[in-house]
Amino acid sequence: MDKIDVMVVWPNRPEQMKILEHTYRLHRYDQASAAEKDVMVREIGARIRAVVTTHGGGFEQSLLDRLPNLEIVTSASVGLDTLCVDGCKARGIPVTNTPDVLTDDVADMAMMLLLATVRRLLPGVNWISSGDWQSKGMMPLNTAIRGKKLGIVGLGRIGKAIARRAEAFGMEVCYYGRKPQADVPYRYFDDLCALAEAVDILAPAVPGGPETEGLISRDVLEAIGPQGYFINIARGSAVDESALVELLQQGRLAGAGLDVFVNEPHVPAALLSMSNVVLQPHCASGTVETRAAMAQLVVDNLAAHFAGKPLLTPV
Ligand code: 8YV
Repeated sequence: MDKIDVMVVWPNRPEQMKILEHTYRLHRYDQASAAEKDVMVREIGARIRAVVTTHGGGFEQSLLDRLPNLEIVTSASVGLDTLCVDGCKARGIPVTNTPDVLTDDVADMAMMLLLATVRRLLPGVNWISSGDWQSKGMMPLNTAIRGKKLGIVGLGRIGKAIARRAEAFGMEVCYYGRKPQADVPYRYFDDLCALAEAVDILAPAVPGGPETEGLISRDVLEAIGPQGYFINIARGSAVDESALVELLQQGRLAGAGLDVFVNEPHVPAALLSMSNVVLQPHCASGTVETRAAMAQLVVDNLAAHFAGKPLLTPV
């Protein structure tokens, strides 16, 4: 039987790519130059029945418009902010993502950034490597995690996983969201600035996209205060990044732990030289185990679709 034509906008993990190569006729849009992309779409766009991508690769409306027989879009990401989901829905094209399988890794990253930032992991490493320990003695004291208040913005799967971890470290958890959740033991705030003022550490766990763009505004960041910290494993777009940099430079925030940025992979240069900032290259879900599980969900969703079975993780 003739193989189904699938466009790879962003590749999967090697093992899952082998499965896809064996099962479908793959068209490697990701490996084509701009000119080659245009030729590919012109020549075989009408044959494409499925798209494979992820957050990094995205899937734009302009490409969707050139795939008249597209049936499904599968993304190895929980975030949908780089996918034209509305455009797909308008054409009745299901989109699948990869929730749950990455929740623990992302929550672990949040706690790693929180611990490393508040307990000043990198300055400690530098205290040794610079010879300060030998020449200056004990490193200046930092502050305990236990008893600190963590404010989570968006108490979804990832937010709740962060909360569970924070409780295990003896932290008090508060949260902000569209509405209070009856089944959680944490204090709810319906005002983001009020939450920021009330906590020691603020951490968004919200999706990216227009609804959350700039949600963590300058006012919110200022409300955290000069003894407070900001941890971001959500999206760079969710925070006023310029204000964050300025407040850190002015000492009006004690520190920040960041895995995501507005213009990835470009990180504001000022952040690179700050000793009270811990940076990671958007790798919260970046473990072998989790990326394999995300990739397998892409494979399994495609298989379900073409077998006429229910999708595993439709958005
Ligand atoms: C990316 C993420 O998928 O899942 C998301 O929404 O942001 C990440 O897990 C990963 O960085 C690959 O682009």
